[in-house]
Amino acid sequence: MSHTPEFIQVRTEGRVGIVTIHRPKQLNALNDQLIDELVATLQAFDADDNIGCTIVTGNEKAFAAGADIGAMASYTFADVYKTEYITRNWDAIRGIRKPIIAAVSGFALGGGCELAMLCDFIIAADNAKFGQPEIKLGIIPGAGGTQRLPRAVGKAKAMDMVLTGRMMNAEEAERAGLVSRVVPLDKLMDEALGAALTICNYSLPSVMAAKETVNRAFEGGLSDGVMFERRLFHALFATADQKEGMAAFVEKRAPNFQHL
Ligand code: DAK
Repeated sequence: MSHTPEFIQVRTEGRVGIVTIHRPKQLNALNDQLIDELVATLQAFDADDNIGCTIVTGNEKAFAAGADIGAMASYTFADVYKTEYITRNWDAIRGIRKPIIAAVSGFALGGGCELAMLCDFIIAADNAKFGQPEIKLGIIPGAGGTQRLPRAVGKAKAMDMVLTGRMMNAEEAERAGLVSRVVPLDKLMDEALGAALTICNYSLPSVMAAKETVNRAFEGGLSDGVMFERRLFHALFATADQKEGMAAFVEKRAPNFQHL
């Protein structure tokens, strides 16, 4: 990014990039500038050979309480349609090839829940609350919520949440498969960093292939997905890291991956 972002904070820890959404007074409500800053940072990390995985997080009270309702309130159809409001570069996040972990505490509502679901997996603090409350505002989820939520939690719970606007707590979210782990609030970043550092220590080509292949399962049909997996599985035998990983196992030592 050419200038200092206003609504996010960016740091690195080893090979992990960490993006913290930072609009605390508005419970991290999302606007176009914030999404622009987030996407530019994720793309910069994706292009950076020194980064292997990224964490997106918020603060204790909110990951993000949705799109900025005050800003949206007076928009017309023409305004949101012409500018691709909020979603104009949202899909760019799908194009990020290195893993992104959402570390969620507090509210992840509306666009905030959609952003968390756009990440590769969600680690939640025990105070996390997920919801798609757009129905209460006379709209529906607009950034993937009606599609990703049913894929994550099944139709019954997704319909319940989208139609009633109720929130799901961390325990229910883990039970339903929306989040991969729930930890005490004060352990959230340690847990997310631990997962990210583990991923960073693996061979980057295999990590990227794993992400791409699991996404095929999420987005496509079984036979295409199995074929895609087989092709990438075979392709990884062309990497130096496959030779190193298997040699290390045979020689009973830790592998030294070069990400090649
Ligand atoms: N936008 C703007 N400000 C927000 C906000 C939001 N989404 N959420 C909270 N705030 C602000 C509050 O107005 C309040 O500001 P002040 O009054 O202090 O100035 C401050 O944050 C603290 O909030 P509360 O006082 O309400 O805090 P509570 O703990 O009492 O309640 C709450 C927390 C999260 C339950 C409540 O704030 C709440 O219900 N917030 C709204 C949640 C919501 O409805 N989120 C969904 C927004 S709709 C699109 C794609 C996607 C979207 C839109 C378009 N396109 C493709 C076009 C996404 C839409 C949405 O996300």
